[in-house]
Amino acid sequence: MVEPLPSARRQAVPGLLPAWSMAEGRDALHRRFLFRDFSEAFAFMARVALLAEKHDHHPEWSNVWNRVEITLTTHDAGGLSERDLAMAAAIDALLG
Ligand code: HBI
Repeated sequence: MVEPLPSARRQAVPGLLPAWSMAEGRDALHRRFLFRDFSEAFAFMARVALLAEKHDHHPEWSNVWNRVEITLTTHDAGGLSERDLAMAAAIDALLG
């Protein structure tokens, strides 16, 4: 079992991860990424997949051509946990 995110950390999320928003109707982070084309989107997804394995934390995601949508939540916590914040920050770092 993973601990759910405490409320003080929850309030810090917009400042720490300004590019992410709360997923509609869920205790989850969401971000939409746009790339030049499918190759760039898929290359990004390959890098995120390796990160996910490294963190043992896996995104819910979808891809349509140059668009990737990622939702992060912790199934073992039934909502947001520190793992989602770490994963979101690591994904942001990939983009420089
Ligand atoms: N990914 N998003 C997410 N949430 C989890 O709870 C999770 C995961 N990847 C692997 C994982 N948990 C493992 O710790 C096991 O529960 C399979």
